[in-house]
Amino acid sequence: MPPNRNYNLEKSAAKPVVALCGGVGGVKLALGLYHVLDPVDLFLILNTGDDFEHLGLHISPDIDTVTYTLAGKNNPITGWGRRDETWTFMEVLAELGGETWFSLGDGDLAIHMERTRRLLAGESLSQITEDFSRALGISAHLLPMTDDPLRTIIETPEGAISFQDYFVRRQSKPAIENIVFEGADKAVPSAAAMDALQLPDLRAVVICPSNPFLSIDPILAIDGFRQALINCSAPVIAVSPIIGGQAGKGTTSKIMGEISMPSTARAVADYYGELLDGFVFDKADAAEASSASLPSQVTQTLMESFEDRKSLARDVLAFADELNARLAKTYFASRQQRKG
Ligand code: FO1
Repeated sequence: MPPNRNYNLEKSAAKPVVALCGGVGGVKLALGLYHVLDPVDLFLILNTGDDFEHLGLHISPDIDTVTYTLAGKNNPITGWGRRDETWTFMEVLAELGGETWFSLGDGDLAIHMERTRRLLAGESLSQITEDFSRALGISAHLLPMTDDPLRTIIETPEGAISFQDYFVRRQSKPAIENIVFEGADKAVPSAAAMDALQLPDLRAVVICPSNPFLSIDPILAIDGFRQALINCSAPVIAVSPIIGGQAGKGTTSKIMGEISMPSTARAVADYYGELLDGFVFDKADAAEASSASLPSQVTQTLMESFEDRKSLARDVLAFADELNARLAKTYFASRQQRKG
């Protein structure tokens, strides 16, 4: 199948921003960026390691969480699924003795059914995601990390468990011994995602405060992304998913304990290592920032309200502009030195 290059990159304004994003945690910042930028300037590279086949349907939870959130159709209580959802399908499924551990709302079902139909007809996940986001009035670019199958598998003392089994059915309870990205060795980055990272005048690449191990690592596991981040012309900035040693309602700090990593923001910055040009710490972790080995920004990263989301997005962009100015200064200084 030819690569999906339908994105009209020329149409976007002068200063594009790329963000790497998982689901419920990361989308809060993605929403902030969507509202403080010209939305056509925002390119979101989305994790598909959580995707799975369930009840005959192809489900892409992180893509759908981002789609519903940017479209203003998300369930504000759960963070996933649609607002004002009805559950007749699940009620009838329960009566029939079907599998009910994964809740599919009546409206939500439509996106899974239509995606599955189009995938079976041979269309790419990139094209389908682009069409759905346009249909829901989203002007940002939603880019699945790959069109190839890649599945996150959790290795536990009870054996290997597929991601949704671990996360939803088992409520993230089993201890994690290892995380495997099945198919990563054969998967290639989606063409649109790679194009986005090579856009001229890129302003920033933001790693959203998603779970580094479950939501960002699947993206980085695909050959090409890591190098594209290192080579890209813009500063790469990660926002800490850890605030004062805790990771919201997520599993980040649980996993950090299980892999014997201190549950600190600084440890996340070290984990991303050479990929980063800057790291955003929460105010609660200001002491860690002062000893960080890379440029850092300290601000409120807790996003309770819509205003918090936009405010953090503005702070991250201001930090990126500052880093861009510093990079330019270093570049011109070294050029002047060379010229003597
Ligand atoms: N998460 C849950 O905790 N329980 C569910 O029943 C559930 C259903 C669900 C349906 C559609 C969808 O797009 C997402 C759904 N999620 C559910 C969220 C999701 O599986 C996880 O939050 C992500 O995979 C982690 O980012």
